[in-house]
Amino acid sequence: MDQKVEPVSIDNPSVKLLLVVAVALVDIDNRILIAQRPEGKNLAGMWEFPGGKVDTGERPEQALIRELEEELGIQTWKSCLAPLTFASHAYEDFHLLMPLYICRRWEGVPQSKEGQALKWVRAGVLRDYPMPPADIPLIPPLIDLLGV
Ligand code: 9L3
Ligand code: MG
Repeated sequence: MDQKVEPVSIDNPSVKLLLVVAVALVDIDNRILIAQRPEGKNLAGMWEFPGGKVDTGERPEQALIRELEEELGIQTWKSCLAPLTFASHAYEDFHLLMPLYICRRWEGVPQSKEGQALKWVRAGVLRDYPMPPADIPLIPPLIDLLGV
């Protein structure tokens, strides 16, 4: 017999899930763009893969396209975003889920739009930069993909 399967909501009263999207922008030399969180934001001074929170009603890829425009002034498209892995990190009062996309095609030149320092680095040196705890487990899959 046909049974209709309803999607299950991930709202869970015991654990608040925060959905954040992040991206490894990869240039022609296989370098990755990292951004230093500016003063005044939480985790200020830490180097991260660019991205941010998915707003209510947004799809993850839409949110990332918006964040790239807002933070770096570049344009990209859903077809240029390939999911690689994701971060899953428990903070005291919420749980962060953060898909990491690879993007090799965009329009414009990434610029600091929010006062953040920017750096292009090889995957093999990412460990030299202090990163938020959620970002650190994303380094090995990037090294596997791009080499050191
Ligand atoms: N965060 C961690 N690593 C990242 C990004 C983009 C974000 N690569 C964390 C920092 C904040 C939260 O996710 O606690 C929301 O990010 P934002 O909207 O402040 O950039
Ligand atoms: Mg952000």
